[in-house]
Amino acid sequence: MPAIEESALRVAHLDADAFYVSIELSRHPELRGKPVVVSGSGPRAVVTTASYEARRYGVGSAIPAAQARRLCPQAVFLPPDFATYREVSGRMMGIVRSHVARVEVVGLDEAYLDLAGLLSPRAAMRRLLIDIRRATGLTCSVGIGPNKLVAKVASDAEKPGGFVVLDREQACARFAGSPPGLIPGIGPKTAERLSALGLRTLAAVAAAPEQMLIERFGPRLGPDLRRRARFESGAEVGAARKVVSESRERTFDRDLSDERELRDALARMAGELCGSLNAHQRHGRTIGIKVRLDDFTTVTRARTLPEPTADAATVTEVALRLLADYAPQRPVRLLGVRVAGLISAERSRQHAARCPAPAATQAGGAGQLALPV
Ligand code: TTP
Ligand code: MG
Repeated sequence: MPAIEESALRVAHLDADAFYVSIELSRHPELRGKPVVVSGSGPRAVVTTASYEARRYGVGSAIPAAQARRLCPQAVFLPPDFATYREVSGRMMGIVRSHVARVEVVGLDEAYLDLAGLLSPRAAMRRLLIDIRRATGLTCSVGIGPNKLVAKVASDAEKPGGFVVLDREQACARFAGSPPGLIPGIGPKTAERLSALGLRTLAAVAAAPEQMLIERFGPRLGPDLRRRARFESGAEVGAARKVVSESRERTFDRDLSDERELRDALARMAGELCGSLNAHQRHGRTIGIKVRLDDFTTVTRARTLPEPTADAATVTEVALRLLADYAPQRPVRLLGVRVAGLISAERSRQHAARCPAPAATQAGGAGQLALPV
């Protein structure tokens, strides 16, 4: 493989290995090397993380905990401790920021790092990994490349403990035979539509005639799919794209049909969510709900207000109205509420001072958006 110019290595993607489990192993070192699963305990609990030892038995994130117990009865099951996970995440990202000026945090255990200008990006990343490990006990996988797309896919390629450096052409060659869904931004539905057209690998999508993709997927998505399949990405590492939304959701132990029970549950979650937003001094304009029915149909509804808010009464009222408008026609399995478009409370006050809300502004101004709840 020809050496890649260091200056071509502009972006790194960092992702902690088995994040929740690794944190648990730091405080239960006697469990190292064993199959360990972090999951809730209700009848409908799902696995949040499985150690790599448990993954060998087919236990992975999002499968029901009951199924995980069947697949791997000898696994140790631990309840999640989100407060600690958030605290460790904060420490990990603090270390990242002390090494690299521009960081885009995209999840509790995941971030893009802008490496442009570093003399020796590989060495800088190795040093960062050592620091993270020393301070938190976490190991991470890293992908380094010319853009975010290559970096992200590369960081996933050799987990755990991966350190994969690729230029764009190498990424195209290495993942040529992989399914299109490997690429962030190509979801299962799009992958299915591509497959129906006979486009089952990234190489096939990359080589597909642009006109055909435009006809099938439209003038925006069509060319975008082809660009992504070629690992072309112009997206910059966002300087301060931190938390853009916060949500609470709950899978009920039994499906709920009673409107009153649903409204109570939603109001409780909205109150909790606003408590957290207020504690973090964050306000948002877009309020959304998520409803999953007993047949797993999942819908989201959202409404954008004229002013950012973290007011529990306002958020609850909008969420309840969205629920009433949707009026679920089947028993409800899961319910969630989200406030998005978050900005600091201070900026929110500046916004209010600049453009006072007209008395009769309609709350549903932006109509209903599909939100990635
Ligand atoms: P991931 O980075 O996707 O998973 P991971 O860190 O457990 O494992 P790896 O990166 O080595 O593949 O997610 C980070 C954390 O987010 C994970 O530890 C638990 C949580 N999570 C869920 O709660 N539910 C999920 O479905 C997924 C995928 C993750
Ligand atoms: Mg991870």
